Amino acid sequence: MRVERVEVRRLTLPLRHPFETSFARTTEKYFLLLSVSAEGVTGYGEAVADDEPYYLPETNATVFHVLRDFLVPLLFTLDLDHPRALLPAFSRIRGHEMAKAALEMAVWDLHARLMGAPLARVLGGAKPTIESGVSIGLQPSTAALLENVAREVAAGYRRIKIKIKPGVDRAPTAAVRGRFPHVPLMVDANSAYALADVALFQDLDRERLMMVEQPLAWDDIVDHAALQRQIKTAVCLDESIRSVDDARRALDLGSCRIINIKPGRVGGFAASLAIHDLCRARAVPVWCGGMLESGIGRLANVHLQALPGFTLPGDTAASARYFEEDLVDPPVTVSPEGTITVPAGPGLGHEIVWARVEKATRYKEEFRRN
Ligand code: OSB
Ligand code: MG
Repeated sequence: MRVERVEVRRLTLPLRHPFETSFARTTEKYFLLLSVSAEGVTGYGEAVADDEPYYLPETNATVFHVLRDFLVPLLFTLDLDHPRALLPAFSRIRGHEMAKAALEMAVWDLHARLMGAPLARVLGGAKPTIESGVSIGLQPSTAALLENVAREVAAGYRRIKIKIKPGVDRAPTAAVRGRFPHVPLMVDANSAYALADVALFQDLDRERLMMVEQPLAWDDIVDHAALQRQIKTAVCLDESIRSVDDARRALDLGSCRIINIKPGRVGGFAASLAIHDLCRARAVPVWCGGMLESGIGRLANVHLQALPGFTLPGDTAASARYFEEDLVDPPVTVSPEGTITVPAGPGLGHEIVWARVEKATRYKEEFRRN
């Protein structure tokens, strides 16, 4: 396969509700959408970077730069037997996993469409449905948090995640646990704490959490290992895992007992499959995180979760929780039992609504093979 054309668009999509974490409050989603074409067919990929480097170092501007100046010119030199060949071909470019992922995932979608197969099948997944969890941002009050949790539990979500930050941790977690004694519950700190806060996490051991996600620094696996030794609750790493080697080192060190795989964070689908296989071989559960993606990135996450190692509910929630009008039709929906159907059509499997993409596009650039 020789990719002939790449288009990069910068989109703005308003969020229905602001989403607040320990690092930012997001009211509008700013992201890059990639189209890659070969043999008259086009595949799509969404980058998970934000405008600011608050979650991880990459931004929409660095993703655009690395695509335009390095990844796309490199792609135009390749004749690919399979999208698996891209991750090793990109290895000379250090870091920039979000940029690599957006392009790599678009090529996987293109490959699946050329095969006439759903992306899940091409990735090796066979589950017809996946289990959906929900991530609830920091709320203005504990009352508002409880109201949100109640709504999502009633909607059927199989697991509730709440965001915490210093000073907003013990009390909201205890309140949710008190009101919902049996709900599968976890917290995500997005790197807001230090090892000196170990007493907080020992206190949270009382709340019967499924896990605590990324409590310590984004680039650390040593302090996480020290923390994991001192608490009962499983540590799950998100920001700290950006490759299969990161995952192996973290597991060898005992830095976590669960891994959050976001294909857009780890360099794409091939890296996600490698992390999935490594964890499966070591009986470490994995689940798929989210980055408030539009339906395009969301469906990519849905397909990945058809793999057997995704034994815990992911952060892939319904389109309607995020956007008035998603970019795909039908939108992603969650059943009253908290499941999402893996699409059966070719590639991502839902139509892209081009009128909405055009309306959301602020800028675009096109690149062609010479
Ligand atoms: O840490 O998982 C995270 C959203 C933006 C950036 C980082 C994270 C999140 C979420 C929301 O938790 C996941 C989602 O609903 O897409
Ligand atoms: Mg997280």
